Amino acid sequence: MAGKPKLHYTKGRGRMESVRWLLAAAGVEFEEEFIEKKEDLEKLWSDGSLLFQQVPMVEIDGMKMVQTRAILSYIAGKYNLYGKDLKERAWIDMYVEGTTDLMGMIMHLPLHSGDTKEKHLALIIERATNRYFPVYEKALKDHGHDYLVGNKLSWADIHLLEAILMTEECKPGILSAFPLLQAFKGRISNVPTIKKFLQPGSQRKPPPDDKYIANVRKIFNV
Ligand code: GSN
Repeated sequence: MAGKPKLHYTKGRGRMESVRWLLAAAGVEFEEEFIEKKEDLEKLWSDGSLLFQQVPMVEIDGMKMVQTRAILSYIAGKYNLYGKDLKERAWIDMYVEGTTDLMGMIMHLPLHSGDTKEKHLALIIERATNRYFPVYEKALKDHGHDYLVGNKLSWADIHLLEAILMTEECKPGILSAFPLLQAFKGRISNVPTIKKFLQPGSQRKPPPDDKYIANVRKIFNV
């Protein structure tokens, strides 16, 4: 039997957090090897483990997978979270790309400072409220099921819940105008595997603090 997937990344959210979410939601146990300093990354470079000299990297099924989107699609497909046909897959991809764009904005927030940070935060709140959340609210209303696509949990639901929780960390109460998203949040948070991941002590990572960001800047030269 294949061993547990092994995740190589820093000990923080970044681009790996969605991989942790997806594996946890699928009920898959995984191991983590943390990159704590530049030399840890250089070791992965020098032993040829990183196709494009970048992480996230996930050892899974005999592959050393890189490129976050490829890793996530593989896991979603393998664990039946990627729709029942090409059209469902297309909808999942569209919803996931929307939440990826929103999460990307949030991920970059700690790299800003002062006035620019305030402006970036205001843009996140504006985009979440006027561009992204209305789409998911309407999707749930029109679709009439508990999930975004089909009548079954998919990668799109897991990714949206992650995005909702990240956005609420930026602005508590941001869901107040979105009743169906509030109910969705409660429902998906109660899926047993996800409920477990949301509890303290899981492999979910906290929001980045200044110390973490300073170390990430050193490791990746950003
Ligand atoms: O989505 C992906 O996995 C790739 N398209 C980008 C991965 C990436 O930018 N990785 C960074 C660190 S994590 N940042 O968000 C990285 O490995 N940078 C080191 C380098 O030399 O580029």
